[in-house]
Amino acid sequence: MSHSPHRAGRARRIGPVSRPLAVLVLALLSVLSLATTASAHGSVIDPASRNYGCWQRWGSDHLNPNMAQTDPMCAQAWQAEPQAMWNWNGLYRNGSAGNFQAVVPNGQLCSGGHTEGGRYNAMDTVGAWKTTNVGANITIKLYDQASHGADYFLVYVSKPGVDPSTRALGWNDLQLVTRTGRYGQSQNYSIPVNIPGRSGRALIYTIWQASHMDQTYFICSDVNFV
Ligand SMILES: [Cu+2]
Repeated sequence: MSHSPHRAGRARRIGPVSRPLAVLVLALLSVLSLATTASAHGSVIDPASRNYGCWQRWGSDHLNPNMAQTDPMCAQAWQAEPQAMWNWNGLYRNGSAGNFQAVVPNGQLCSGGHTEGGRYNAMDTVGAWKTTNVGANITIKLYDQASHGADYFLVYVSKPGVDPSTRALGWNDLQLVTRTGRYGQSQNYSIPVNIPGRSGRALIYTIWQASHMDQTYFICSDVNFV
């Protein structure tokens, strides 16, 4: 008889024990689904960002020994961290609160201030990154796999006389070309910019403030004005 209350006592404990377990499982599942969602982001695909360009040109052939000769900046990037190319759409920072110059130091513009544990640091390497030929009227194309939308885009260009292939750039080397309004959720955004009177190599720096949260993308595109 004395076993019955004991068993009942144990039985009553199943509820309180299993409920936290269920909560834990649900929490893990939601973390997993968040992680899946968070892996889909975006980048500027034209004029190609540094890491998108290296993925586009070499993603199917990244062990090709010719890369060191024909595309040395991509070669050093692949050697430093292949994940920067496989995750070409993940160069972002969360929680910048709009203070981009505070969180992205001079010389680290192209890695978003060594974001993501340094995964993209090789994007800051100074050298002759492959360029995209552009004219004065450029349509910047950004692919947003996750359809985050945009609160705004900021587009900068390196000032005349600044050569991004010979030194790491700082904020003072950039001039703001445009600040856009909002863009609704889509996978493809076009940002028209006009940059007249330029020739030769330059860097276009695009900042994408996504709309789903305070998530900001810092994107270097090497161009050649023709
Ligand atoms: Cu994202």
